[in-house]
Amino acid sequence: MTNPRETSPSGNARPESTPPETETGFVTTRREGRVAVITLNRPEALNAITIAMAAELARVVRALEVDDSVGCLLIRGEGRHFCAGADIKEAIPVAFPRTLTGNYLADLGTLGECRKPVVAVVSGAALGGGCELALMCDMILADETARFGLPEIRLGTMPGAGGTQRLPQAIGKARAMEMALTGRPMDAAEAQSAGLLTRIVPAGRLQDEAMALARSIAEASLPAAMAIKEAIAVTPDGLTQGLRLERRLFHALYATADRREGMEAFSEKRTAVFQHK
Ligand code: DAK
Repeated sequence: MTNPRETSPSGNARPESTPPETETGFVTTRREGRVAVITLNRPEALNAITIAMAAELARVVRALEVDDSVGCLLIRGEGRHFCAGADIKEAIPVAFPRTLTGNYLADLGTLGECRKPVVAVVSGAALGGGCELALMCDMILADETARFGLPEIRLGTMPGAGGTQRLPQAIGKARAMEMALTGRPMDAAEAQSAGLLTRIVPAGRLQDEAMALARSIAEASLPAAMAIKEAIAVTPDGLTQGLRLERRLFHALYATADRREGMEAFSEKRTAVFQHK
């Protein structure tokens, strides 16, 4: 699960071996019987997701989905945090036209399309795209340190990987609106009472309990498990349209000065000053 890495001139760590061009080494997998464990492995940046990492995650998920020896996926973050969202520093220079031509960050949605059961194991921050990744999963197990939030508004932007669609489904419109419009995160207890979590597990036991849960699912009949997931996860007709609209609105915000100011302010560790344009 370890990846020898070096630091590039841009400050992003890269694998020092010679993996395929597009492989970052920031998404690792390991197998335990029929359970596949996916680890977001960039703890120095709280597992923030770069464009290349999103592509790698998508590739991994697609490969596991068609692997008959895998019955359940488990996704976790290396270190103290699940994932602090998309990499804000990488996003600063991204221009609006490129968001459209490159369908910017669309790969992050692949986990939400996986037809096999997926369990999220959350410690620490699950913010922005990290919260959205957890929302794409079928179950979320969290420890007491977990916090879930959609802070994009503070960056002058908005959720783009399903947060505006799946969070209201999970916890209701009123609470989701407050979270997305203020950026205020929920702690584990609030997330549990809001119905976001399968359960809270003491930190020292989280990985083992998640593995036990994933193993019990993976050992069941795969066709039955996939059929059950499909039936329970059936969503109102609007989800596909909603996800598309959200993504395009998210891309459109890359044309605003406020989005750039918000992201620059984060990277410069100061408060953003928005001009509302
Ligand atoms: N991006 C880049 N670097 C990050 C980062 C992020 N999201 N989060 C943390 N880091 C870096 C910090 O800059 C810091 O780096 P150095 O200063 O050491 O170089 C290092 O990780 C440690 O972070 P902190 O020093 O900030 O640690 P703290 O414990 O003080 O604070 C925190 C933890 C989680 C509260 C804080 O790091 C934080 O607020 N992070 C940003 C959270 C956030 O705003 N996330 C939303 C990002 S926007 C889409 C798909 C996805 C998305 C959009 C569209 N499509 C499908 C279209 C997603 C968008 C987002 O997620």
